[in-house]
Amino acid sequence: MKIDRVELSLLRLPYVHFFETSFGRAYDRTFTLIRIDADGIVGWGEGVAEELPLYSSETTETSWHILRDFLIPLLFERKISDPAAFHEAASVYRGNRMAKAGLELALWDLKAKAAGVPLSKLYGGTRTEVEAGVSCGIEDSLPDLVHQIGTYLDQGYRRIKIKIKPGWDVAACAAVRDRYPKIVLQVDANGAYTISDADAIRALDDFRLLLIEQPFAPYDLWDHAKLQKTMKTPLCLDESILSRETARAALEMGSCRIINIKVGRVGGMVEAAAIHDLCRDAGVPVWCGGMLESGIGRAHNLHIASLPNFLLPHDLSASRRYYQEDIIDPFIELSGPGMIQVPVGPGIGVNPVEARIAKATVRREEFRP
Ligand code: OSB
Ligand code: MG
Repeated sequence: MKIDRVELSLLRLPYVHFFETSFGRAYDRTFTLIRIDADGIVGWGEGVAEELPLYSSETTETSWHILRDFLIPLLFERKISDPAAFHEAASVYRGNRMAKAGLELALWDLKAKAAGVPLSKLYGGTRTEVEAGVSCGIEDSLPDLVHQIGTYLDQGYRRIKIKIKPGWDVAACAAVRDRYPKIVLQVDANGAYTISDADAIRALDDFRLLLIEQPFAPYDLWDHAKLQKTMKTPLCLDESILSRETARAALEMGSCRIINIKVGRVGGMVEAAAIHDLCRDAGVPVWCGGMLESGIGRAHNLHIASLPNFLLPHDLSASRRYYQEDIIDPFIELSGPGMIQVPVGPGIGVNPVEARIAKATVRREEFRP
C-alpha cells in the first residue's frame, strides 16, 4: 500500500468520574490519535502516553517528538506500510514503545481493512466476546468506593479491580469484601510499595483476590520474586513487562504468575503477540490491561483480547464508564452480563466520529511523503 498522509492529533477528553491511582487524581485524559490514509483506506491508532511521566517515562510530548522526527520519516523513507515491517525497522530506536505502538496499530487497522477482515481475524483471535472488568480508582472515602462499585455491579460488571496505595489497601479490601463477599476482586498498586513495606501486601493474602497487580517498582523483578514466594495470591505484573525479554525474565524468576498485556506499554502488537505466545507456552494466563483509552484504543484492545491465552477478565469497560462523548460510533457497550462483543467489521470495526474528534482536538499536524 502507498501511504498518502499521516495525521497526528492531540485530544483531551473529560472523564465521567475522576480517576485516582497511587500517582494522583485526574479529571481528563490527553492522548494521541494516529490516522494513516493509504489507497483510499483510513487506519486508526491510539497512543497511550499520558501528559505526565508517572505510569511510564513517555509523555504525549515525547511520543509526538518520536513520531514526528523518527517514526513517520522512517515509514516514508523506507516506503513501509506493513505493520510487522514497521516493527522491525523501528526496533533500531530504543524504548518509546507507546509512540511505536500507536503507529503500528494504525498500520494493523489499515492492513485488516485492506484485506476486508476484522483485526481479531488477522491476529488469530478465537473469541467473539471477551470478559469485561472495571478498574475503580481511589475515592474520597471507603463508603464512596463501596457505592461506586455497587453502581458498576448494577450495570452488569462481574469483575472489579480497585487501586491501592499505602494507607488505602487493607481497609479498602475489607470494606469491599464486607459488602460484596463473593465478587471477583483484584487490586493494583501501580508500584507504590517497596520490599520494606511488603507486609502491607502480604496482609492482602486473605481477601481471596484474583491477583495483586504491580506492588513494586517496574524494574524490581527480583523483589517481586521474593514476595511471590511468600504469598498464595498470584502477583501480576503490568509496568514491569516491557518486552518479550522482560516477560521471560519475570516468568523464569518467578516474579509473577499472571501477566497483564498492554499493547502500548510493550511497543505494539508484534511484541504483544510474542508475550502472549510465551505465556501460553509457559501455562501462564494473561489479560488485557487498559489505559482509559478512547473507543479507538479500546476497540484495538477488544481484538487483542480475543486471542486464546487471554484467560482472565480484562480492564475493558463500556464507553460510558469512561467518557460522556466517546469518539466512536456506536459506543462500546456490555453485550451481556460482564461481556463485551469483539467488533465484527473490517479493521477495528468501529467508526471514529470526525466531528467529536475535532471538538476534542487541541493540536493537529499532518505529514506527507
Ligand atoms: O495500571 O492498569 C493500570 C489506567 C491508566 C494507567 C494505568 C492503569 C490504568 C487502569 C485503567 O487501571 C484501566 C482501564 O482502562 O479501564
Ligand atoms: Mg496496572
